[in-house]
Amino acid sequence: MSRNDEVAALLEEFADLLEATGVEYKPTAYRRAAENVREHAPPIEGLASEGEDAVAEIDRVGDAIASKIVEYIETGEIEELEALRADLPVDMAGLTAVEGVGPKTVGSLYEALGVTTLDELEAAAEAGEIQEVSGFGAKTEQNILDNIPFAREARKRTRLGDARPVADEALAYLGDLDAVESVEVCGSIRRWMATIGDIDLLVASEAREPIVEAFTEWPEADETIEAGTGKASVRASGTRVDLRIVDGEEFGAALQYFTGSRAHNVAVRNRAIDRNLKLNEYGLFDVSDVDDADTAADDDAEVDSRRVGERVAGATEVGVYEALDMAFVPPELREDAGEVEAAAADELPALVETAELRGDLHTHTDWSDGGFTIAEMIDAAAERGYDYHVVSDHAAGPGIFGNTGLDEAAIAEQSEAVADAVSEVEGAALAGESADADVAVLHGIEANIDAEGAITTADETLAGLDIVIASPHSALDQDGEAATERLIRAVEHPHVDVLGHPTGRLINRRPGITPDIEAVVAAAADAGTAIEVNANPARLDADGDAVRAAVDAGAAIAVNTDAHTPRELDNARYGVHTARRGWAETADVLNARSLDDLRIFLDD
Ligand code: DGT
Ligand code: CA
Ligand code: CA
Ligand code: ZN
Repeated sequence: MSRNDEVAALLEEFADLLEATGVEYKPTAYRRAAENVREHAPPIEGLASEGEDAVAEIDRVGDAIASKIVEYIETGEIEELEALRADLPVDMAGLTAVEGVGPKTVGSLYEALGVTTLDELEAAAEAGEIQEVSGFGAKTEQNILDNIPFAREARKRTRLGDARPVADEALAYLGDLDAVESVEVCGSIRRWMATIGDIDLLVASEAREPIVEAFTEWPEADETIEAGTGKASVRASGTRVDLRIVDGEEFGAALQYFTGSRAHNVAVRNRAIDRNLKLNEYGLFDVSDVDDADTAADDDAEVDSRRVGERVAGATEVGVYEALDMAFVPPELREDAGEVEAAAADELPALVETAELRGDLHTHTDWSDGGFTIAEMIDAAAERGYDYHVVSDHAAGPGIFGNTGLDEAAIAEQSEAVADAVSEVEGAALAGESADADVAVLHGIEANIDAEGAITTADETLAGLDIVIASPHSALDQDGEAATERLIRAVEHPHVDVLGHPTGRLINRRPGITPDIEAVVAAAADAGTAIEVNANPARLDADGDAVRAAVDAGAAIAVNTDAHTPRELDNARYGVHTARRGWAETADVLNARSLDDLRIFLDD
């Protein structure tokens, strides 16, 4: 974690605690500041050493917040934050994991009932104490009670977007050690599952102890869970990180084994058995000449029985698959869902890659709930080398908070602002002040699909836009049948180009709607509407299974970040890997197409 991220997290905690104590406006200021500190490229500790004024140069960081940041960098704590923590000793993350429970609720329930943990919250709700608190009722209490099991279950697994950066830091740290020959992630994180139980790492090296030692001394490790020979586990950012160290000649076999999934491994191992081969984490062995006596005679039979026979492969994963007469199976496909047969027939899909995306079709600005201007977001897209960029703020409508969303007049006004921003960015590029502005900007909207499937922005406004994304933001607890009808009606709407985050799920927070996905994607394919894979790691919606259904039905896929800040454009990789879990090829992905082809799709 960079110090910018660290400071941003502190400011966010500050905001939550302020909100919990009933302070108004200030929490929003702290959150905006946190967002900008996180986005700010120069290291915060450098600015802090120059003093408060330098820190206050960061957008939306005022003098008061700047002085707290300097205090933190200089002393390691912020006195006021420590006082807030002492006044409100609650498990904020645990409690706010319950849908419908925000910092304010946490503050009220602590004040009234002394609730500090999820267990205490549940006990208070079961005892009927919450409905007695002013501002709460029986319905709220029941809601809390209903949502606790989901929150508790959810907290056992880490979201991919939280775990992957930790894994990347571990990879970089281990990769820098002299004794390390190769290092890779394996397990569910290598398969890019939406949530992961733990992070698995594999190192090839002759030197076991020094690597275990260095791993337990990794600065990001908060605690050592266990340290053995050739194996160790630590906890970092709340997630368990397992490390295994193997010899170079066994690295590929171990990587294959520990990447899983278990079901994929069973299918691959059976293929080995059919060929008189034996596959395990030590290698692929030809056992056609081996009889039981060979193993029994060995002194160290327990380990070596696993290495019996002639080694056929094992140093590389590609070598293992090759020796089994099959193509290398990309980790995202290893779920025993037809990939073993496809690899054997050399019919694996040519999966889309992150570098092939040419633009983002769903982003926000400070016109709705984004934190940055239209020009800043265009600039960020240009910096990434994108060919096109879509500005798609929230339309006003059901599920969109207060006046965050744009009505028809504001959309018309924004069309002009987009044109102005394009000239502004072009001017800056000509003056050499910003990235190449060779990015086509399209003006769109994220419209709302109401509970019945109607789009709540006027048709003539939609007709004037380059692209319309329609998303469900309300009635996310309706039954599956109603959800199916709702989404089918939305994808069939003549002006809708993309179905945004189809279920509205928030990973580890709320399940979202449960439509009949096959029926929805079939309707989308017929109507020429793309299915979004929302790459925000809190969403990853559509998920891999839904993408696969969409690809099979012939619907286009749009991998969008839904970015509210420039840095969130980097979330694209989570969407791409989710699309890959759904077997999406480059040709299936709308925003991997050229601008001309994109326009043809949108005009149809
Ligand atoms: P997770 O961590 O729950 O998200 O899921 P994975 O898939 O990362 O599972 P994990 O961490 O328990 O083990 C990593 C991989 O190692 C797993 O996908 C397959 C392999 N593996 C581990 N233990 C066994 C086992 O007892 N049998 C088999 N066949 N494979 C195993
Ligand atoms: Ca794992
Ligand atoms: Ca593990
Ligand atoms: Zn949305």
